[in-house]
Formats: sequence, C-alpha cells, structure tokens
Amino acid sequence: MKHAISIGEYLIQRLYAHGVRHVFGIPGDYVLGFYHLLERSKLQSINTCDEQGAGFAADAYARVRGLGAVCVTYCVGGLKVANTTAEAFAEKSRVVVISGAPGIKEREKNPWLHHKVREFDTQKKVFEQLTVASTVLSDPQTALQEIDRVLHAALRYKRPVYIELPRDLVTAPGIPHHRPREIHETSNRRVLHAALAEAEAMINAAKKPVIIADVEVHRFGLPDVLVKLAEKTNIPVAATLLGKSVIGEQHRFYLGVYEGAMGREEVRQYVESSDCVILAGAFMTDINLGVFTARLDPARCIYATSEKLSIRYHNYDEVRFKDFMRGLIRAKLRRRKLPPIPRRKQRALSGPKGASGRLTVKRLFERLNSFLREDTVVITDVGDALFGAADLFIRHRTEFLGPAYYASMGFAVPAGIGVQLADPKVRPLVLVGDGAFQMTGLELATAARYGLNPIVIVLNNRGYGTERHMQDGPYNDVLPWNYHRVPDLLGAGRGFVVNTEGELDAALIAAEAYTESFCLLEVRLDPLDRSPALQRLAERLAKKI
Ligand SMILES: Cc1ncc(C[n+]2csc(CCOP(=O)(O)OP(=O)(O)O)c2C)c(N)n1
Ligand SMILES: [Mg+2]
Repeated sequence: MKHAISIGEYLIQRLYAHGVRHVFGIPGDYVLGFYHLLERSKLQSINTCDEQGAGFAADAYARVRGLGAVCVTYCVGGLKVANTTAEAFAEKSRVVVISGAPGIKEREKNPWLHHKVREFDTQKKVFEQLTVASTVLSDPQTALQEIDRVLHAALRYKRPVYIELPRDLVTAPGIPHHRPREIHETSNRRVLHAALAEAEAMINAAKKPVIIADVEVHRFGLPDVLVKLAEKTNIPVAATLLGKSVIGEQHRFYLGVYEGAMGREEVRQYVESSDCVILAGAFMTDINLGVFTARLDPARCIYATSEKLSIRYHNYDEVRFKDFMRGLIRAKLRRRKLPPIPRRKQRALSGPKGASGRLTVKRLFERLNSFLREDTVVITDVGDALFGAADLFIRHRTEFLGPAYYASMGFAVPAGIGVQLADPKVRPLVLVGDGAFQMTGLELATAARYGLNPIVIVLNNRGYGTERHMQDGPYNDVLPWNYHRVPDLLGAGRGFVVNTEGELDAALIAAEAYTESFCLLEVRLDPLDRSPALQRLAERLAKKI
C-alpha cells in the first residue's frame, strides 16, 4: 500500500499546486522539522534578516503570483509578522502564515516552554483577528482537510490565513487516500441576471459614464475583461492609487489616477461630473479617495467588488465579482464615441539646463518617468515615495505596488525581493523614504544573497517628511545614515549619492547597466520639499473643498 503523506508534505504539495515556489522566513527550533521538509521539496526557502521582511516579501509575492507563504517560529517569529499579515488582510493579499509550535505531547508534560506568551493558543488567537481562516494542525485525522479548508479560504477571499504546525506532527501521516477539495463557487443566476439588467439600463442611459478600476480587478485576474469592456463601449477608465496600473496607462481610454482632490484636477472633474461611475473592484479607502476629498454620490454608482455588489441604492447578494464583470461584456451595452480624454502633458526630460541644479522631488519623479521600462515594476513605501508615484506613467498593468491603504512603513525594500522572486523577468524600482528605509532597508542583504538586482531610490529628506507638513518637531528627525555606503556594509551592490539632476541621470544610467546586484541611489532632498501630489492635496484642503 502507498505510504500516507505526512501533514508537512501535504502542506508543501498544496502550496506548490497553487503556484508557490518560494517560502520566506526565519527558522527556529519549533519549525526546524518543517524547514527540513522544505529543504527537500521543490519549494525554495528564502531567509530574510527579520521576520517582518519575510512578511512583506511574501505579501508582495502574493500580489504578483496569487499566493505567498511566510514560515516562522512560534511567537518570537510569529508575532513579528502580525503587522505584515494585518497589511495583507487590509489590502487583500493571499499570504499563508505558517508557524511552528510546541508539540502537542510536550505541552501536556511541561507548560513552561520557551517562546510561550500566555497560553499555548495565544498566537493563534492573535492571528484569528488578522486572517480570514486559521487552524492548528493538532489532529492527524483532520489535518489534511484543515489545510484544504484554510488554503481555500485564502484563495476565495483574497486574504491571509494562518496555519500552526505543532512540531511533533509535522511528519505524522495524514489520513490515507485524501483528495484535495476543489470548490467552485457560483453566483445565483437570477440575482446575477437582475443585477446585469439594472446595470445595463443605467449605463446605456448615462451621458457620461466612467469606470474606476481598482486592485481587485487585478487580484481576480480581470484586467483583460476590463480592457474589453472599455474597448467595446468606449467608456473611459480611471484607476485608483491602490489599483494604479491595473490597466496599461497607454490605452486610448485611460484617464489617469482618480484620488479626489489629491489627483489631477482634470481627472477629478471628469469622474465627479459623471452620471454613472462604475467602481470595479474598488476599495473605498481614505487614501484611495484622496483622504476623503472624493465626491462620489452612491445614487450615480455601480459598486462591484468581491464582497458587495450595489447599483444605486440596491444591493445584490450572491453575485461573484468575476461573473458580474464578465456579464457586463456580454450585456447589450451601447458603443459610444470616445469622449475627449484630458491628457497629461508630456513631461520634458531633464535637459542640461537643470543638470547642475539641486534635485527636487518633482524633478525626481519626472526623470523617473522616462526611466521606466517595460520590465520595470515600481514598488513604493509609505510617504512621499507613494504620493509622488501617483503621477508616474506606468506602461503596463500590475506594475505598481504600494501599501496605499494600510500604509505600513518598511514595505518596499522587502517587497522588491518578493516581486523579483515571483517574476524573475522584472527589475524592481523601489522608492523608499529614509525613515522607512531605516526600518527594513537592510533586507538588501537578502536581495544580495539570492542574486536579485532591485534599483532602490532612497528619498533622503532627513526624516519623516510627510509628517513635517502636518506637525513638526524633533520626533520627525532621523539620524542621517550614509545610505549610499550600504553596499560597503553588505559587500555587494553599488551605491550612488545624488544631489543634482545631472548626478541623478548619471546614476540611473549606471544602475541600468549594472545588473549583477542591487543599486542604491541616495537622493538628497530638502527636508521640506514635497511632490506635486502632496502639494495639491495640501492646497485643496486649505481651500476647504
Ligand atoms: C510602521 C509605521 N510607523 C509609523 C507610520 C507613520 N508615518 C507615516 S508617514 C511617516 C514618515 C515617513 O518617513 P519617510 O519614510 O522618510 O518618508 P517621507 O515622509 O520623508 O517621504 C510616518 C512615520 C507608518 N505609516 N508606519
Ligand atoms: Mg523621509
């Protein structure tokens, strides 16, 4: 008879089946047994410097590949990924948190085991709040089913899950002849039909409809559907900051990023004067909506997400987002003339005139705009790196990642690692403030170790610039590191100091040519300088619109 598969092996097998090839984390005695299995499997374990780095990397990996995994030890490791798991939950990213734990048998004998906080299930209780499903694999009879249940929840709800592996059960056999459960959820046909009929009538009657595409369009594999819908109807499409690059920005029907008063005025006007706003997979968050400066009347909206479908004030239950979006393509929507799209002015490249001038945030982003290539993925951290990037022109969809809702600093450098492992064809361009860099920037060691070559731009404005504009004080200062010398510390990569536009151009050219390892450009900025996007927001808020 064939050997029953062990619990640990089954977990690895299912992760692999769902496209996972790398597992990020740091081992510890409670999880060493599982690491041993990982080592012998087709999955590669990626050791980061800190668990938080592993968590952010797994999140970014999941955003690109559909599923990511982080593997840590009990409590000391697990609780360090609480924040990154929270971000994955809030921003809908499918991360599987795997934590080792004391064996079931040893718990009985000895309640004073190291790393324990309060009770043996304290960590599990914390993660119940941060995930969409969680389990402790404490019973070989149910363990394989539990793995199926929890992974299915991650896939279905696009949110993180938690799997705790007591160390004495990692190699225990699960029940024999178990078959993975494949579940296909369907929409309620009648409700779907009624929803599509109302949407069709509303869109056809509208004079100036517009689509706002957000991150779920990408997470549910619908960018092509969105493009088809726009092509078929000639309805213009705007993106949100979180969903920026869901759609290639070169499309003729692409309007730009809509973010209330924070965005470009033409885009704001277009969207807010529309009589039918189709919000596709949109998160109605504050940053996404320009810190609540957006003016969208629900009576003019079709709001479709994985969680909710509403048309005007009518709610439709049991309709899958995918089915609704696909249904719109089949609906009898009239084709209209493409309205004039307010185009962004083409930016001039930095010419010799400004070459010796002190670099500003505005010019930095303008120059980066022309540096972006087809294989660039822009990853931003919180701060002006994120706000400024709203104006970048992303050529292809899904090529922009930023924690625009939960907004935890420290995301970008580890995310660059996750992105490049998820898709080795791309070269990440990481934009990170000096404050955020001080949190997780040394994960560049991980990039160097695994042969990755992100280009990292550290926006060095000597502190928490974004906060200086709200309220300033010595708490917004950070010790100015010699960021450009990080390569000396790590024995890998290249560092550049950039003060002027000319130096920026030279450093970017050199970074493009140097592909062996990471490049770090330390861009020195005035502490009070800020991007046009932050500037716009401040000005419009001041006018109290
Ligand atoms: C983990 C975390 N701690 C604190 C904050 C609050 N916060 C938001 S922006 C910011 C300053 C960011 O500084 P920096 O990374 O240098 O970017 P800058 O604002 O200077 O562009 C801080 C501290 C946060 N968002 N995340
Ligand atoms: Mg800063």
